[in-house]
Amino acid sequence: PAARPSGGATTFPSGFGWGASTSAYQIEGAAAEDGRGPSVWDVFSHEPGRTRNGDTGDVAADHYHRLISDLDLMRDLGLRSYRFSVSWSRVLPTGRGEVDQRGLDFYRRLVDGLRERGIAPVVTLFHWDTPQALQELGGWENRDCAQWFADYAHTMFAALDDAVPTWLTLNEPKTVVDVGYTAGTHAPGKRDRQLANVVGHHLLLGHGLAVQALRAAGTGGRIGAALSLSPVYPADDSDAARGRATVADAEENRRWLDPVLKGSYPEDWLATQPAPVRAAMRDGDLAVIGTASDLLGVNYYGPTHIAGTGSRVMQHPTSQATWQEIDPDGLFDLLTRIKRDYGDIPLSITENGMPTTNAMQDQDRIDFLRDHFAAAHRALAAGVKLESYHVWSLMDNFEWAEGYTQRWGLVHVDYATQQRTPKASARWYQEVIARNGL
Ligand code: GBH
Repeated sequence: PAARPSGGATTFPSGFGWGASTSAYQIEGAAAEDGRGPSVWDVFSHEPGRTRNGDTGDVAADHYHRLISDLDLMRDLGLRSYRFSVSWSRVLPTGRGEVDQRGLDFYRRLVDGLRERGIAPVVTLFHWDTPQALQELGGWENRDCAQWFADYAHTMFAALDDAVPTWLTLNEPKTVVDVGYTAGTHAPGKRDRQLANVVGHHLLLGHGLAVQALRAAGTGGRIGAALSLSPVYPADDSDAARGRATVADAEENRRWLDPVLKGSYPEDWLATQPAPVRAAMRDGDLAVIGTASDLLGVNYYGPTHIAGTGSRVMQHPTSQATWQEIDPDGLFDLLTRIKRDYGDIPLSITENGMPTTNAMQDQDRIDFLRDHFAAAHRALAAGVKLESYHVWSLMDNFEWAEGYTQRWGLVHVDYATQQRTPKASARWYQEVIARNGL
């Protein structure tokens, strides 16, 4: 059981999992090496006009070729936990069928290298890079994709077995639904709200089948989903704003948390779904989706304020990412709300961070992290079972449609030379980890 913090006012529980987070397409590069098949993001980023400056993840931070020095960098920072994702099409070039052993070997070297350095691996199976060969069969629009995903998950469980203590199924299914299939500004670039919600259901089904696959594999390890969550507040105390905030809370939070943790969709949200979306939800699906997880990953970037018109208003300063309201108290509210409404499932902050523009002297990132760590500490003191905290991101990387124009890393990457330089925030974080608190 996680101990409550003791000692100094901001000392964290002993063994707290101070970490950092990345994802495969955003850092690996080596997009066409060692048999890797293309993913939807390879195709999308190469289409004209999809990303800033036409940036792609072809090279990214070249992590695939810099594995050992990146592992040493993590050890030097003192990380206790590292969350990364597996490129599905590196392991299974066409998404299913034949495994490419070279892909599996890369992740085996990564996991072993972490363990040799005393860093716990946290492995995300899907961080948005659906194999293109599966997309040509409809990808997540096709219900079969849930089973293809579970089969791929099984391949990973069998290959890495007891070397991985913590697995995460999906990263932010909400973003695939909202950005990949509604706004259309992420891969695969579709704009169809109804289809988006069918995709959302299939993603959740894939999550549940993957949880079941881990239990069936009998390899041990814990598993859960990583959800993008945002506490929603009415922008004023009018009845209209309160009503709209409840609707937005269903979209932002409950329509993901309820199926995963309670095995049901919220009634108010379900009532808004048209018949074709409901038809995609078959008898028995929610029992699969609600298969007990061992933990929940929380990606927290900021709160959401909703006006009586239903539109979003920003009530705190934003970062260079104009969608991001900076409010550490929102993290406390979110964590304590999860405990109140969903019980004491162990929680991991799987992502939290901000982009900065002042390359090395990123005092704004230090301030941001200090205030969010303090909020997490208050949540621990309130009894929340928070086990670990992964800063997004370990290093600057390919920020999806924003290309390389937003730098989210603790470590600076000079893309011309691929040189890594720890920013002031990395040095500061190293001290936080060393003293296990602020
Ligand atoms: C996370 O998403 C991702 O998991 C990670 O890969 C990413 O690098 C990181 O955050 C930083 O962005 O541009 O107005 O259409 C965070 C949730 C959902 C926030 C999509 C931005 C797009 C808003 N993101 N959203 S907009």
